[in-house]
Amino acid sequence: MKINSIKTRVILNSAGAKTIETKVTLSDGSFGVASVPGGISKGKSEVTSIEPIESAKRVGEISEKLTSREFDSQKEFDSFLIELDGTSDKSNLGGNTMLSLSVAFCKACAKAEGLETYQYIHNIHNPEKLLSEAKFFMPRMMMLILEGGLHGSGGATIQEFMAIVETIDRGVEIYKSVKNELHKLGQSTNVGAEGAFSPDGYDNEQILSLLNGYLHGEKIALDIAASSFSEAGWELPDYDVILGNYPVESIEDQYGEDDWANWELFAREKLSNMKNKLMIVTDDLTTTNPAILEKAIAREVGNAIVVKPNQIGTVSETLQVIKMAQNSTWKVVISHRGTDTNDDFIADLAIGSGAEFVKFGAPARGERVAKYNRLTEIIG
Ligand code: 2PG
Ligand code: MG
Repeated sequence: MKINSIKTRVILNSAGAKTIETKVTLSDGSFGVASVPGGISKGKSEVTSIEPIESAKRVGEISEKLTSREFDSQKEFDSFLIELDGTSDKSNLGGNTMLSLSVAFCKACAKAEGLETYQYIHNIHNPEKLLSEAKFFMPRMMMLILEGGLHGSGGATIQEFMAIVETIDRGVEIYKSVKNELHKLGQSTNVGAEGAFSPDGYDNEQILSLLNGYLHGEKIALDIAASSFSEAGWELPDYDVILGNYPVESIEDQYGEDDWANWELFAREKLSNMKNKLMIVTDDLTTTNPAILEKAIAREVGNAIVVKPNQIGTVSETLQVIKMAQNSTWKVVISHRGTDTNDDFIADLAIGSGAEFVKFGAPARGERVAKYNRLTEIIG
């Protein structure tokens, strides 16, 4: 593939802050456009993002290097970016700059081959399996219904209260029921960063019982986002109480990112007690980083990983992490970010790579809905 032109511009994200959008056009005219999300509760080991305006400048500076040669694969393109950057935290070009280039290139190449992005991703991820024989499925959705912590405005300290649903319609039903209930109670139904409700004065347990009241056998997924607790001066929830009283299938970041010892203890205890039924999901702990995931698998601190392309900065490294998880029987949860854009690439990533779960926020706010709508566009 030969790149004809690259253009990066500054745009707004869902929080009214600035981010970047990059358009990569290949010599045959095929093009891809990608924009980059951002975290509110970020892991310390995420790659470094640089200021959007700097990002646009960097792209200008390296654009000749990118347009003056051929790239035979996504891997080759991403490796070239990594080499140009030359740092371990991608602070030179910026992880955000690199991701926008990498995803835009991926989308452009898919078009050049007459494929949908998820099909192109399948071909990179599972080259041994013919596309014509591939089976694509709808991931189970961890749909956000209520939010707290740094994402919310009410009293709950847990960041995300999600219902695990098989269909978008069912998630919407739960979301609307909770909304009606809050409305009846005279509570605000304004939404938080990711489109979910954040009722005033409700603590974690009150929110859990509100949500639980509207489930018909569905299970709950929680993102504790414990790394943000110490700075905020909050105490960690009592997990025995929560897991004992509510149908929690999945718990994410239940300890801080430096607290490996507690992660190990928790996993050892819960995975043997609950006969492997609990999903223990790493996010801030692993930050979509292959080296950290390797350590997490070896130390058996969980059995599932949140995958966020902007935590690592290229499509190839993101796929490498997904493959490592899949080879080790860890489950994969493809995730949006606290501040996001209307880019729906992660829906293609989830389906193309065969991820079991997605976490795209509430079925409200355009930047969240764009991803759900892309799932149904692909799967129907
Ligand atoms: C998370 C994400 C997405 P943030 O913690 O899983 O919900 O939040 O982007 O703020 O890290
Ligand atoms: Mg998280």
